[in-house]
Amino acid sequence: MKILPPGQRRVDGFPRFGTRLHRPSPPVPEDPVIALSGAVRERSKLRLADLSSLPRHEIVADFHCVTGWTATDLRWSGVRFADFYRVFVEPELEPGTTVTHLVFEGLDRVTSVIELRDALADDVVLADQLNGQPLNSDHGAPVRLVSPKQYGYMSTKHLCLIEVCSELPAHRLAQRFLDRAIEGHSRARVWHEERHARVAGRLIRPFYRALIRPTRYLSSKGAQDT
Ligand SMILES: Nc1nc2c(c(=O)[nH]1)N[C@H]1C(S)=C(S)[C@@H](COP(=O)(O)O)O[C@H]1N2
Ligand SMILES: [Mo]
Repeated sequence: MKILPPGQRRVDGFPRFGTRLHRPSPPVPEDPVIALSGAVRERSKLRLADLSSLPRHEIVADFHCVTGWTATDLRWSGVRFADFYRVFVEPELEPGTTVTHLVFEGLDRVTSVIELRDALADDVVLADQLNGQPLNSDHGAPVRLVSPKQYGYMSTKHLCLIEVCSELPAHRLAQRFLDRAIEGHSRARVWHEERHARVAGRLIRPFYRALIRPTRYLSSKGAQDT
């Protein structure tokens, strides 16, 4: 039997999960784009259709939510994020910029902040297909980030904007008290159990686990495709 990372338990299937769940997922624009902002020469928009110039890449990976569920053996396909970054982001950087972090934002305005070294890992993909089917709206249509070595909150669904940062983007981190209480870890590596910014992963497990049932209930209310 497969050994899962510490504190994770297998779930059947792949639940729709996240933080804007009682609402349906955002509609997919007719000609979807990924906007680039931050330390770039000028703000620009990349059409998703332009990603087809990159080599296709497929990974099979488990998906680990910080609350403790793991969906196993998901087959994602799309393009490697590192390829995307070299071809579409690096040429747009302001000269002399050292990039440290990237902010990923979804059409539902949910964001994640990822260190560049984690985003460029070999298994990080911009996925537009899951298990051989076009990504549905529950799982992040039209395109999502998938970073399998990090907790799910890093894998932004409905990706529509990438902000390039040369320092920690403090303005993008959790501000409200409630959000700070469940503030994610800056690296969020599942095998290191980096669940939370300040509380040890092992200690916070039961608190997070208690969120699974209510979140899944809410999530089924906003679900469209499952
Ligand atoms: N845009 C967006 N991305 C998101 C979320 C979200 O609410 N909105 N939730 C995150 C969390 S906490 C998890 S566990 C996964 C869930 O992905 P799934 O709904 O495909 O299972 O998406 C992540 N990415
Ligand atoms: Mo999650």
